[in-house]
Amino acid sequence: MSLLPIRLAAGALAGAFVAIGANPFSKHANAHRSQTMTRTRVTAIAASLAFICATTDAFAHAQLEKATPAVGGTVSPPSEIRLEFSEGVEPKFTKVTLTGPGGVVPLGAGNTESGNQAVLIVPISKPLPAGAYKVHWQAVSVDTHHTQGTFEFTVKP
Ligand SMILES: [Cu+2]
Repeated sequence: MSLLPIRLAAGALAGAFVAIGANPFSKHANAHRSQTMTRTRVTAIAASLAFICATTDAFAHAQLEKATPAVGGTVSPPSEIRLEFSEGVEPKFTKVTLTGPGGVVPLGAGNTESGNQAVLIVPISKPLPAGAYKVHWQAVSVDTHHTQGTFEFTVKP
């Protein structure tokens, strides 16, 4: 019930470490041991993070949270496609394709917004004619996982 025995034990332990530290021959051994412990711990943390990422697929990867033009929206001809993900993405490996009434629409190089790696902006080079459009995105998040999706929007005349 009392914390006293724990305190006494902790005190004894601390005393023991001080005693070891006072011995010049065991100093190196101590340093080495603590380094090994740190490395083991880092490995354990990395392993558990990888496990969390693998088991919580829908939460840990880059999912599309918001798009402009909006998913299913009807808009004036947009000058860019803006995709907001649930986590940072690698712009070099994140691909967006746009198809419309005239087929595949040429797009500029996509890049993440300065200061927010979770937002990908892809410029549209030419004004889009009215019609139904489909956006297909393939994202590679900063933790290297792949996700993809499709949505549609309509450009009004
Ligand atoms: Cu992930």
